[in-house]
Amino acid sequence: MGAVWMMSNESPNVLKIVFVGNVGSGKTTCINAISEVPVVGTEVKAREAEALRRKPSTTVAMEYGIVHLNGFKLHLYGTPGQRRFSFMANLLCNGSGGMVVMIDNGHANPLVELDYFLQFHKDYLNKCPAIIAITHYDDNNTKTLLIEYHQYLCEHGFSCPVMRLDAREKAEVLRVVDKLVLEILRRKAHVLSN
Ligand SMILES: Nc1nc2c(ncn2[C@@H]2O[C@H](COP(=O)(O)OP(=O)(O)O)[C@@H](O)[C@H]2O)c(=O)[nH]1
Ligand SMILES: [Mg+2]
Repeated sequence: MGAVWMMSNESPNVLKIVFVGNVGSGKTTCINAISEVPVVGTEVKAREAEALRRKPSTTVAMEYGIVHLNGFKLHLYGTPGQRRFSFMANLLCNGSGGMVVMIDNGHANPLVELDYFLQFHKDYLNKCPAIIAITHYDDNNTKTLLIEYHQYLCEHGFSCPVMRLDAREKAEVLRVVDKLVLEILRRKAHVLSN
């Protein structure tokens, strides 16, 4: 089954939002920054070399949190960044209204990372709204500019907005999630009016 706008067994004011992206891009940090309930998490010692290079522990299954925004109760799901757990991201996308694709701009080749997530979630991204959130933009080794991500998306047939995000800043995370929720509602209104 493809993604749907609302979680089918709950009230219409409930949305599921999923966070995907590479190891260390800040998915876990994001959910912890905005969740109104203690985040349920599955962080363990990392095994993949790329993950270990970035940080000692990593998400292996999921994170879960809740936030209320714009009259909506949002269920927030964080996915593992390590490739061998990619199947979890697929499972967690099921029934979600929108996606935040997070890319660590300090990665050696962030556009390759972006491409991996675009291709992996291509079917989802064809149907549902997403925001590309670029983190670690403040780091000294930052080389890739926002406009380069934007150009890459356009050249590969994707039209998602690109935003800079510091996952540690609650207000910035809320701004990204708010934009995503408004896009979900805009598309839903469009579907209903046709
Ligand atoms: N400098 C900087 N650090 C960040 C930013 N976003 C997240 N972090 C840090 O990056 C580290 C990895 O974040 P984490 O949430 O574990 O990444 P995940 O693998 O995507 O879940 C944490 O220490 C965060 O505090 C950012 O925009 N700038
Ligand atoms: Mg994590």
